[in-house]
This record gives sequence, structure tokens and C-alpha cells, in this order.
Amino acid sequence: MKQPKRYTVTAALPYANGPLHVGHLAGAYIAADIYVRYLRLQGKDVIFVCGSDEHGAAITIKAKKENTTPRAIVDKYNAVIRDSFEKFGIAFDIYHRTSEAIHYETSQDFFRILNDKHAFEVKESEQYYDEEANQFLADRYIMGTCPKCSNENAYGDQCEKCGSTLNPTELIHPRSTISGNQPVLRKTKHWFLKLNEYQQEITTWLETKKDIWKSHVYGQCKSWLDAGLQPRAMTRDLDWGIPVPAEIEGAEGKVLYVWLDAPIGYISATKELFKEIEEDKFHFAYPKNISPLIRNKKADDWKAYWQDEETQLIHFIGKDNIVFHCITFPAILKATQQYILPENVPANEFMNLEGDKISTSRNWAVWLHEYLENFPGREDELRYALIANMPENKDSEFTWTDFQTRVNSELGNNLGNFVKRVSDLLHKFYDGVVPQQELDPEVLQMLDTVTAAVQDNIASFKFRDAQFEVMQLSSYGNKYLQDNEPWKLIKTDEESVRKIMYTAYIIVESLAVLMRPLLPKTAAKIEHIFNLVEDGSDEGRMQIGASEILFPKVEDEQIQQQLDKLNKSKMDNAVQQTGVEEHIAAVKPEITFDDFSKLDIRTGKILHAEKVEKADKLLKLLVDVGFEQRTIVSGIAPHFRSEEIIGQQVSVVVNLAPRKLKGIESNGMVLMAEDKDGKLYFVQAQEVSVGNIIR
Ligand code: B3M
Ligand code: ZN
Repeated sequence: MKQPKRYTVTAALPYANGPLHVGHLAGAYIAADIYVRYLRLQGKDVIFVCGSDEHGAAITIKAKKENTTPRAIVDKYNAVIRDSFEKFGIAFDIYHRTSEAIHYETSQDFFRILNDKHAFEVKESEQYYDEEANQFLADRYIMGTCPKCSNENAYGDQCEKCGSTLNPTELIHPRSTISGNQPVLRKTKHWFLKLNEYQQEITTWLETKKDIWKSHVYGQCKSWLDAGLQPRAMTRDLDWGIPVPAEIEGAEGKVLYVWLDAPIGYISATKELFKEIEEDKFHFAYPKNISPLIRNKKADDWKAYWQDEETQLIHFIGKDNIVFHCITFPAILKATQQYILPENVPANEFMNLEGDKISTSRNWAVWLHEYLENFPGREDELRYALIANMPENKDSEFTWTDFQTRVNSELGNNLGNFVKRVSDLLHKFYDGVVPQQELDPEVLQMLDTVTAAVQDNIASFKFRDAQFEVMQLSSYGNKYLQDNEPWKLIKTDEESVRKIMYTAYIIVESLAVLMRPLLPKTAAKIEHIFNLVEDGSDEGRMQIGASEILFPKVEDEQIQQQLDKLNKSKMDNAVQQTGVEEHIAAVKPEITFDDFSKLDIRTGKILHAEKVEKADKLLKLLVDVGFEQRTIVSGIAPHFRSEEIIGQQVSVVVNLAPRKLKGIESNGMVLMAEDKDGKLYFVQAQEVSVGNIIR
């Protein structure tokens, strides 16, 4: 394909209704950031735009929940989100907001153009209305019983219990979440985008992407197209949003559907970017990220990035946003007859957390602002783990133990170790002055191959593979030192050692360069230690700085703390769901299968029981465990009389170390269930003969 003149890269605009979590980073932002950094390093003309999505019911519902205004919500979370992105080094050219005036104008202009080009049909339909609150109800404001699974708390658009997509009118016993009343149906008018009229064009266009796009992205689009595109309402009856332009008849009280204005947000952010560049006043833009190729542009130059056929437009998103970016927004762009369509939409799938879907409402997430507090300065470690597990083509999973292993074994023992060994040896042998040598052509060849592989992988959105290649190079470096043993050779062959150390040094340099788009902070650290100048030229690199441990160990306690936090969420949810504050004991730390298989538990039968003298709580039991009869002292006297448990079947731990209680040797433990009031029960489903193994 012909090389594009420039690139416009967007990352999904996060709703400003809550903080960001690892799923966000792994879904869209790290991928976009790697890709953009790579393009910038290639000297490409590229802009990277993002911002907060500040409209829609997502915001108003959150405001209601926090008992405040939508304005206060978006101000609060926009700041939190912007801060997390900055700290994680997501290098946007601009992080804008859809509540800005320039975005209102841009969106309303779009609406006018679409209206003029007859892309809409105005249709009257019946929608639920809350007579007490005097307003139409967005889908999320209506709850009721799910017709499919009878969940009483299904939303107007979806039942979260069975996952069905719903229409508000399908709910049994609908109720307004604002007043709690039963809503009534009222007629209302809306502007519907005639998506059906774009069926053919979109199909033809998407066909050209069939072998280029990720198959799950193409597949999702295809199934929408196969189902047949339907007109889709692009307006809402809400008091939070961008008003339909006043001159359009019937506009009063209507706002743009958030999924109409949000993607236009990419365009208004671009306009703002070029305006700030021309005025040289930066409010939303980040001058330090803006490439020199763009620094002298004028406000009007935004157009080239959206309307010139020689621009490549790439949207980075999560899979829940695919249809809007691959069908609805392209149809809108097409309808204007001015805009280009995306070249690619390399959406990622979802990242789960510790075996469960990430969920804000259940607080099942690793929040970025909390990570930053708990692991200060260790942004690249998380970035590394998220890249290694990026859900590029299927859902993936983040676990804290995986994080720990990746940091300690992969980053620490492989990469960190290699880099430190090289700098330590250079200091030891040469006082930190790198000996300039010829490079072994074989090594040079290998470095070229790795470089090409990393670049190809990034260019084709295979970020996991790209990072893997880099780590392979680090392994190679370690092995190279191990095989050559310069620490021994130095006594006999100084000449060879100079070559070896120079080669090792060049490998470190290559690692730093290749890592720049993937782990930018680590790359910068290595470049700093080794005094590698930014442009990669040879000048000034002879004297290196002090060695550093790049990746200190992540300790077991740190991981346990995180797991405890998640466990607490689980408990809180269980309490919320049952509605009663039950006593639920915290789950103990995970054990391995080996730990478990050390236990020898068997079925037994109580043959005899008697009270232990001078001990209120203890009963002395004689238990048949199949291969022998055991004396076991058990603290169950407050719960059972001796006579009533004779003949009772029990489970017995038979390999527990003996213990003396009131002078009697107890040989094992009888297992029982204890309820929240401390009452004990024998657990027995079926009569089983004694001596059977339980596992
Ligand atoms: N705010 C949905 C989301 O955060 C939406 C994306 C808009 S991208 C234009 O997943
Ligand atoms: Zn349901």
C-alpha cells in the first residue's frame, strides 16, 4: 500500500463518570500509545487525540447517585482520568472534553449537515415518561423485571443477570429510577439516522477490510450487517447534552444522542489541537508530545487530518464500541461527503480480573489511581504485564500473581539483570568507559532481524509479540554473557573481553531503542544510565553512569494486600446482594494443589463418646477410620451430648500430628460445619462405609 502522508490516531473517549482501571489501559490506551510512539520514532506525521466523553445517561445517572450535578461529575472525573493518563505516560497530543464550546459547535454543524443531506428521518414513537419528574426516561432510567430471566432489577436496555439486550417496553412492571413510579407511554419525536440506506455502501467498504482487520472486529461488523441495518435515533429527550440546533423545527428539549456527539469529539479535539498550536497557548494539548512536523501548523490544518484521502485514520477502542466506530460513525462521515473513513479499527477484546469480569459497580477492578499510590514509580511494570496479557484477539486475564511473576522473573531476572550486569562489568573493567570495538557481524545481523520483527509486529498491532521479541533479545544478552564469561576471561584475554563488553553494550542500546514505544520510562532510564543520547548517535556515549536496579522485587505482602482488597469487594457485594449483613469469613490465601494433597481425610464413624473430666468443652471420641480405631479429643461438648453422636458418620483428618489435650493424646480431627452463630453440624449427605478417602 502507498505510504500515507499523515496519520490520525484516536483512542476511545472515556466517560467522565468514574476513574480508569486496568481494563481501560489494556483495551485501548496502551495499544494506541505504543502505535503512536512507534510512528513518531519513524518520523511520521501523526496526531494522537483523545478526551473525556461528558454526555449521556452514564453521566446523569452517576450525578444522581452521588447527589450532585452532571457538571460536577464530569469536572471531577475528567481531572482524575487526565491525571492517570499523564502519570502512565499515555502520550496524547491533546486530551480534550466534549463539554467544550468548540465541540458543541462542531457537533451541531454535523447535525445540520446531516439534516441538509437528508440523512435523517423524523419519526414519532412512544416512550416511557415519568409524570412526577416531568421527563422522558432514558433506557437506563427504567428498571423492571426481565422478561427472559425474571430478574427484578433489569435495565431498560439490558438485563445484567442474563445478558439479554432489551427494549424498555419489554420490561414487566417497569419503574422509573427517578421517582420509583410506574412510567407512562408518551409520544415523542426523534431524528433517526437512516442507517438502512447505508447498508450497501458500508458492506462494500467493509468487504475491503476483510483480510486486513482483526477477524473479531470484522466478524462483529459482519453480523450487524447480516442482520440488516435499522434506522437509529440520534436525539434524546434529556436535559444534559448538546442541544439540537435551535433553528431546526421541533428542536426544543432535544439533545444529541451521546453516541452521535462522542466520535465527533475526535474531530473537535483535533480542531482545538491545531488552534492551540497556532496560538502557541496550550490548555488541553501537550506541547512536549507534539511532533516537530506539526509544531508550525495553523488552526485550519486540522482539516487535512480528517478530510484528506492521504491521511490514515486509526481508531483504538474496546470491543464494546465496535459497531459505533465501524458502522454508525462511518455512515455519518460518509453522509457528510467530506470526511475520510477509518483505515483500521484494531479493537481489543476484554481483560478480566482474577477470574471475573471487571465491574465498576461491584468494585471489581484494579484502579489506576490506586495502583499509582500502591506502586509509585512502577508504571512500566504494569504496562509490561498488560502488554504481555493484552486481549488482542481474545479476552484475557489479569491476576496479581501473574503480575508478580512477570515483574520479578521476566523484568527483574531477565531484563533488569542483564542491564545491570553490563553496567557493573563496564565499571569494574573500564571505570565505566565503554571500549569501542568492531561488532561481530553475526550479532549485528541478529539485531537487524529483531529490530525488523519488533517493527513489523507493532505496525500490525501485535504488541504482545513485539514485547516478546524484545525480551528474547534480553535473554540472548544474558546468555551471551553467560557463554562468554568475561569475568573469567579478563585474566587471560583482555582483547576478547573488550569485544564482548562492547557487544553487550550494543545489545543494551538496542534494547533501549526497541523498548521506547513499549516501555518508554524504562527505555529512558536505560538511556540515562548508559548515557545514550536521544538521537541514538555515537557522541557522548563513552562514559556510562552508575548502575541501578531497574525492577525491585514485588513482595508477596504487596500482592496479598491487593488480593485482600479484591476479597473485600467480594464480601461487600455478597452483603449487598443478600441484603443482610451476614458474617462471612475472609477466604484464606490460595494454596497449591500440592498443599491440598498433603491432607489425608477419611470417612469414619464415632464408636464411643464421653466427657473429658474438668473440661467443659471437650468430648473424648473413639472413631473407626477403617484401618484402625482412633482416640480423638474434640471441642464439641457444648453442642452435643455423648449419647446422641454415637454411630454418627464423620470426616476425619487422619494425618494430623498428635496433640495432648487434658493429658489425653488426640489423633486426628473431626470435621464439622459451623454457622454464623457458632452452632456446629455434622455434614453428611449419604451413608458411606468407614475408611474411604475424601478428596
Ligand atoms: N465513552 C464508551 C466507553 O467509554 C464511550 C466511548 C466513546 S468513543 C467516541 O466505553
Ligand atoms: Zn434477564
